[in-house]
Amino acid sequence: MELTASEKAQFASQGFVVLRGCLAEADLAPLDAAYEQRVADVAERLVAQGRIRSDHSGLPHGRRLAALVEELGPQAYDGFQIHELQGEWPEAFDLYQARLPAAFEFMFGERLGAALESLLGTPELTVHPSQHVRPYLPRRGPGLPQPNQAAWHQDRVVYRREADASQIVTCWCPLVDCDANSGCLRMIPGVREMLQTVDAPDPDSAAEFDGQPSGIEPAALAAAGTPVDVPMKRGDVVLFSSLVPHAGLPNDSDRIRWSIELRFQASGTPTGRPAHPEVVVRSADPTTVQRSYEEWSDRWVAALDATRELTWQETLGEISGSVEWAELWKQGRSEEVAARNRTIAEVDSRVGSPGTNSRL
Ligand SMILES: O=C(O)CCC(=O)C(=O)O
Repeated sequence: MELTASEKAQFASQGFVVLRGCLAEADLAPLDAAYEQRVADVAERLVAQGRIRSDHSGLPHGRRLAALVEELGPQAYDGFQIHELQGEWPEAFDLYQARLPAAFEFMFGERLGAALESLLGTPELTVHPSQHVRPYLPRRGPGLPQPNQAAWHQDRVVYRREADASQIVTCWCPLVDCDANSGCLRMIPGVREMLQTVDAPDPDSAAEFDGQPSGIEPAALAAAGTPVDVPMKRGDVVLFSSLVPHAGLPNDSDRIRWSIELRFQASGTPTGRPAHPEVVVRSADPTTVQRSYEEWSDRWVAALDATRELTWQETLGEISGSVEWAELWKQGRSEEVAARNRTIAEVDSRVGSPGTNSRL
């Protein structure tokens, strides 16, 4: 689906655009089926391990994982994480950990590819290694933690500086309808610089967002603008710039908010995540498209093996992501911050501008 001139203009001015009904059931149903099976596998394993008594097989996909985790107890529930090295089942859910063939196929979807091609102005597209499937379990009650919640951040914060000149567009797709009550995204539109970050893992120095530490310094966030909620339906896609501050709202519904997110960029531009594999998904020359599921999966296995003993910071590089940005501010290196901001803002402002060809 090609973007219209007004959708491109919206992306350029707001930093994000929602493409209503961009995806078809044919794009989404295989993901549901694959993750349904994955939840069934996890249930079977937990029952076999004697950790839970019921496999909750009578429940719909929208509730089953929550019931499994609930049976493990409140601590497991509140601490549920999809990310590596955390949580109960490190391999179970996140896109690059689970590596389900359906998720790999999703990266090559024609509707998504056409949308990104028209936004980025090039048919040479790569999917960035930052890629996630996020089940937001319904939280146990107001004021309690939202398992797996993404607090305020700009995606740019987790790319190393070598990617400052890369246009990296996030593409977030809910697999279920979601609104402000059920965990839609909240965004601050139109921001064109990196806000002052704090080290997100340090709860003492971070702003609170629904009880979770946020990676953005509170005053910087408050000054950035007025947040808007972005309710979406299954099939909608939101494309956003790596400079748009955003967060996931808590899920106070009784259904799991499943979502998948990818990031696209022009092939050959640095990802800023060199330890993890990107994948070429679209090209004018089809022989360059990395279409082999086995190769993709093997590259992830090798990358994860190579970094298994390392911390997140060590994996990303000697100084990484939010730590790198936080260090610059902490050390008062405002000139360096400003220079990086100018580069990124200049690059990002070209994305989506009607009539520009942003091929790098
Ligand atoms: O799924 C969410 O709630 C957060 C998503 C997010 O932070 C992202 O796509 O960058």
